[in-house]
Amino acid sequence: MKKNYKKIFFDTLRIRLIELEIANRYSQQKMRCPVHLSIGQEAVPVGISSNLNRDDKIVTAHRSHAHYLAKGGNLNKMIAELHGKKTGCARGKGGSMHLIDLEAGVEAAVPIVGSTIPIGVGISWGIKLNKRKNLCVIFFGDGATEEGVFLESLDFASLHQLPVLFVCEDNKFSVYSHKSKRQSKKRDIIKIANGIGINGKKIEGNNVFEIYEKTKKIVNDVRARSKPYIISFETFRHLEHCGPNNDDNLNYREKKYINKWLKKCPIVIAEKYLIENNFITISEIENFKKKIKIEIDKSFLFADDSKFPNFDELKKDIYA
Ligand SMILES: Cc1ncc(C[n+]2csc(CCOP(=O)(O)OP(=O)(O)O)c2C)c(N)n1
Repeated sequence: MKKNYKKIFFDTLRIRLIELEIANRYSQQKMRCPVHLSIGQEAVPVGISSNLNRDDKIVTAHRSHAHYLAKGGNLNKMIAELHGKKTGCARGKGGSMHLIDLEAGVEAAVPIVGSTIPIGVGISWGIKLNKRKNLCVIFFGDGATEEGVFLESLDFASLHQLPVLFVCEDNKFSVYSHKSKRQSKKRDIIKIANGIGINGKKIEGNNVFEIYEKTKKIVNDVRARSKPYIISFETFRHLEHCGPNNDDNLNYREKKYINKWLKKCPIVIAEKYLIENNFITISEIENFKKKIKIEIDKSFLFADDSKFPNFDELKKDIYA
């Protein structure tokens, strides 16, 4: 086993438990912003971020918790933000879909679908112009690839050979609409990117260790050679598009399809791999869970104890 596999598993489990706790407490109505949970999709952000340095940058969209946490975003500030408190990472004005932690390289989360793709390209352009040795990773969903700005961003990144990694988390759905209802059957974003001069590949998105290994060289190449790259990961969100519930009763995804993907749950896969190879014991996993629970409870207490922003905060950071 690589020595950091336990840490990678810990980080994946931590994100899962944090989001389960958000789901658990959501009905208390203290978190008044919508939440788009990444439960089931944690392997991609953790696998990739395990290859990133602190000064590498990321941008993300509405489903942002896992990206923020995997990149090292501050948990207390995230939970406070979900509670609208002034100690939140966006001073309580943004909520779940506007997470930011500049110290950790989480540059922006914006829920206008596709909108952070050009922002990420701009960040990577800045990196290149300033001759810095880092990269920007842009996380987006399959729905975002239908926005025109996706193509424009690929083109610009290719033209200027920017250090940017485009990461599509293809969970096949945009809200309730399956890709087959939205896109031509022949559409393939890797081929589209190839046509614009950007290399890329598809990778299965649920095995965090595999993702970590398969993206290591890619990340290093993008950083060292300043070359854009695109990866599309097949994945599955366990819960509803927006909110803390399971919405299987709506029947927009077939039972067979759901069960197939639940078997590929990133936590189950990672845990099984570590246990079967005697890399971890059940009691170590229990200890991980205890440690994470303490951290989570503290973050919710931090949010509870924090104050709401003053009204004058409303007038700050606006143009008119
Ligand atoms: C420009 C724009 N159009 C529509 C929406 C409403 N909307 C919010 S999330 C979403 C689905 C996006 O799907 P995808 O990009 O695949 O991400 P996923 O939710 O699957 O993670 C839509 C249509 C929006 N926020 N912005």
